[in-house]
Amino acid sequence: MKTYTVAVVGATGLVGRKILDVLAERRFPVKTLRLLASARSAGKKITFAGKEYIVEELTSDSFSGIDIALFSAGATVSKTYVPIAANKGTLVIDNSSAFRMDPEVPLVVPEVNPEKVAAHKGIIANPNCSTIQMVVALKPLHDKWKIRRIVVSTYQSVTGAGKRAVDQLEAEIAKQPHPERKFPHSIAFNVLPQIDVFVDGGNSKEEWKMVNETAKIMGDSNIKVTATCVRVPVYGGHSESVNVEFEQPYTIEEVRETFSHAPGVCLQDDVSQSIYPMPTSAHNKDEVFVGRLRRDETVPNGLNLWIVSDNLRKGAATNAVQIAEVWIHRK
Ligand code: 3JN
Repeated sequence: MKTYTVAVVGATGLVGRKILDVLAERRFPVKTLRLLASARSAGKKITFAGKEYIVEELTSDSFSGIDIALFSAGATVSKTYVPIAANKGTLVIDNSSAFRMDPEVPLVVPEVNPEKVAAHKGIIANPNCSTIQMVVALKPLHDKWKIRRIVVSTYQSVTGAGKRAVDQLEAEIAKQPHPERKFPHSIAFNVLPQIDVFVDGGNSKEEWKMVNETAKIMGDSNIKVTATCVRVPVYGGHSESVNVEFEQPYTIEEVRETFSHAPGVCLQDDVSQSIYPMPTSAHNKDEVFVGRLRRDETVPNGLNLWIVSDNLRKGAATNAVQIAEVWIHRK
């Protein structure tokens, strides 16, 4: 089997470390591994598949001889270094928002639009975590009944905002001082209707990402999406309350049947036994969990559902590694 020289950029972050776990678990064909990060993290030691590696500082010269680079160091780092890597012939899978809406860059969720991998010109973008779990669940429904409109509210884990966010929550719960606050308010015992910064018209950037990325991945700009993104003091995964309006009539039994063989989806829906998806049970899993299926009787073809997935795995690391696997299998 052919093996590859793989770089993980942002290797010391929450997503970077999860990418290493996923590469090892899935026995990704790694010939040589390079761990790249900021000067601040250079010199740190990280174990991968039983071997210790030293983190190197990311520079313009880092990419010679690298076949695949998985970037997860934020949009600013990606804007500078992704084009440098791609110009050296490295396939870049970028987990930031830097290139997601670039028409030259495929935005890929392997269960939804794997064929787009073939169109890459050196860069493939990994969508936002909240978008990924929603489109994995909704694409098989869209294929059957055509979605007209989506109303989504998210309940997002603090892990999505990085280590400083997790540290803030833990310090607040323990009533300890925490000089490096990530959020503008307390997150312990609180709910913040703000993810990322606010942009046009009062929407947050996270809400804007969900709207635009969904249309691009589903390949249908007629689907209307409106989102409210909310941070909750939770680990383990992002949850989403989703209301969908279809063009065609459907039955709940048909939706259940569709989910029973939808790739990447796991149906957890038996309210008589209080069975439904939760972040505590989705944690460390790769599936997108779906439940609370019920008809929205206020419109002709309305459906309500609840979608949960581990945002660091399917929402980031696993999806990125799956993209690399699709690329390998198509070569
Ligand atoms: O907050 C979350 O739960 C997800 C955060 C994603 C995020 C955070 C900072 C910058 C992104 C992203 O993936 O869209 C970015 C970014 O790349 O712009």
